[in-house]
Amino acid sequence: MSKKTMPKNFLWGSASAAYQIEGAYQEDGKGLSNWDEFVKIPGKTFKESTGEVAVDHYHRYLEDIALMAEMGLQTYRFSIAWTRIFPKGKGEVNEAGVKFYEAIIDTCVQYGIEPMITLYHWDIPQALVEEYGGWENAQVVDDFVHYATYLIERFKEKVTYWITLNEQNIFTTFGWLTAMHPPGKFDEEALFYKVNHHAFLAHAKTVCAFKEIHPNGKIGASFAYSPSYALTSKPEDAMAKMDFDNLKNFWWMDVYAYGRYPKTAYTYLESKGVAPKVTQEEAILLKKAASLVDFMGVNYYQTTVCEYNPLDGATPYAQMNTSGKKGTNEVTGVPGVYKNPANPYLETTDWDWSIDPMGLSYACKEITSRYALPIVISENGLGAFDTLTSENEIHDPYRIAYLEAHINALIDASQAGCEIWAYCTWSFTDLLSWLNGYQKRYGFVYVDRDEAGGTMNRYKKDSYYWYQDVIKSNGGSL
Ligand code: BGP
Repeated sequence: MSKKTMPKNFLWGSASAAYQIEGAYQEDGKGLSNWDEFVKIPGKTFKESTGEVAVDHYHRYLEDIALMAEMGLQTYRFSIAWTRIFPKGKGEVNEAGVKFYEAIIDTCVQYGIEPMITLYHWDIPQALVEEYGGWENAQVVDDFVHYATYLIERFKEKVTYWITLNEQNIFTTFGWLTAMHPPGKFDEEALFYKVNHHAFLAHAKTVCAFKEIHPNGKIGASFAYSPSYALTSKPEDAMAKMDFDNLKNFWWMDVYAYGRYPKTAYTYLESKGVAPKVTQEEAILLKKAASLVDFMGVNYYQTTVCEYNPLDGATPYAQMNTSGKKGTNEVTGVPGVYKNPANPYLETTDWDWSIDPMGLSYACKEITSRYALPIVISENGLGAFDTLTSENEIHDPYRIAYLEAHINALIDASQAGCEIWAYCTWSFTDLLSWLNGYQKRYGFVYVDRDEAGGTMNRYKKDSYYWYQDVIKSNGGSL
């Protein structure tokens, strides 16, 4: 038993997202989202899996939250489906949708679980996409702020922690560069930066409004942060790492924390004719929001390696492993700038994600030194194949080992001076993995369903009991 624990007010949690757990995609007045439409396109998801039923959390949230309470979970991060609140994105409120989330919040609060709301986890109302192109049009900013402020007003008495956008870097990359997420556009670089600019403005306006409505609340964005290492000490590789960081990490985190784009990355994108236009008014807004933001949300799964990439080298559009067959990921990169080969020192998951606990500590230290912001780890976890035994047990020592190593790294970061408020594992129950179907499991609670469906029965995995001890001892059991 280690003597090292997390600080007293630290929150041990788990996270989910509406589309990945709720199902009930057309119930109680919900409108359709971009994802409801996208999954219908053949070949876009693993075995054509969809979230139409997902793990039926919409009808089983009481059972799921009771399981969280029994485990001792201290915070539950979940997202709100915009389409349940405003089915067409704006206009009349759908009270049934609001009531659903109110019930989740109230149930959490009754059990002493701190609710943490994500306002946007990738599911924009399809009506807004059809009306004006969704994130591609600046009109989205005010519609998002309207949606967000409605919820902040409505739940400010009950909810302290709020996340504006989940992984803006991922949904825009997959949506406008690699065509793997909606709207399925390929290599639209200028549009990609424009869309991101709109998302930054939506985030910033929401943060400013939040501080007026809910001054005691805490707000930030959740960034998918993959810290980078240079492959060698060759200056070309070190430079590739620096350029990668400016283009792929600081491009987002600097805007959230400083309210401006990193200059060398901006200059490079300007020279390619794809940099976003920033008006003076927008620059002031971004700066103001950055001064008000309370924490940096971090979704941490893996680190990246950077190596110089020749002009005829790897592109961003290489094959990604969505099948769980190891070794099917291809190297990506930006010709003339960097490429991201595998790390020869690290093991990988079956989906070729590197396993790097120290990288989590690295991420926290980088954020602490660069931004001096508190940190919420809003996701971290292992996607793996699990087996349900004939006794309805799930032995998942690999998940325990992964989480144990990462939590130890988190404790190290905390002791090194990082102010870490919460740690949310991905995920509490098994759920739909956007592109990898139901076979890639992350939960402490097994859900009996696969691509074809199932009973939806819930079974506790070994890791469930293990995390229960971690929480009880505030990390001391490790
Ligand atoms: C993050 C997302 C989550 C979740 C997780 C695991 O990028 O915020 O929604 O899906 O990754 O990813 P995957 O499902 O691809 O394994």
